[in-house]
Amino acid sequence: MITMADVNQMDFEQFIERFGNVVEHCPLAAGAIWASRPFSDVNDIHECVSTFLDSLPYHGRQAVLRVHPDLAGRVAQQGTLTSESAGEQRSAGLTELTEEERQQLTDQNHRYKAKFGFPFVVCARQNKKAAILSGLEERLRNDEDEELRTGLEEVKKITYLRLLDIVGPAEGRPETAERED
Ligand code: 2AL
Repeated sequence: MITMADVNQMDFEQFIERFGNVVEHCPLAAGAIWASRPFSDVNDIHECVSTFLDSLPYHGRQAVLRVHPDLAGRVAQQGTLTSESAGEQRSAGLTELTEEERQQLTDQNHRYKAKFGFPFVVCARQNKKAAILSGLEERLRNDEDEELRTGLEEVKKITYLRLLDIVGPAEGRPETAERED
C-alpha cells in the first residue's frame, strides 16, 4: 500500500507503472489523469478515472470494453491474464467451474459478443459464479446502448477495487475490496 503523498510525488512514468492497469489494458486512463494531481484520496482518483471514461467518444468506450478478457475464456485458459484479472476471476470462483458451467459461460459469452460486438464485462470480485451466469443471461436481453453503459459502470467498479488495493480506503472509510458474503 502506498500513501497519497507517494502518489502525488510520482512522475508520469512512475504513475503509469503503478496505475497503468487500474483500467484493464488501458494505461491511457492513468496517463490522462496524472495531470490532475494532487489527489486527495482513492475516491478522488476514481472520480478522475470515471470522468475520463465518460468523456470518451462512443467508439472509445466500446474499445475500453473490447480489451477486457472474457471471463473464464481463452486468455484465462492460456494462463496469460493480467495478475489483477486472474485474481478477480479466481475470487468469483471462475477457476473452479464444472465442465457444464464452463460450457454455459462460453456459450453465453459468444452470444453476448455476437449481439453487441464487445465482451460481457462485470466486476468479478463483487459476484459469485452463479450470479455471473444468471446476470449474463439477463443482460443479453438489453440493447447495445444499455450494455455499453452497464459495462462501463462495471469497469468503474473494477477500477475502484484495484485502486483500493494500491492506495487503501479514504480516511474514515474502512472499505474493503472484497464482498462480505
Ligand atoms: C473481468 C476482469 O478481467 N476482471 C473483472 O472483474 N471482470 N472481465 C470481464 N470480462 O468481466
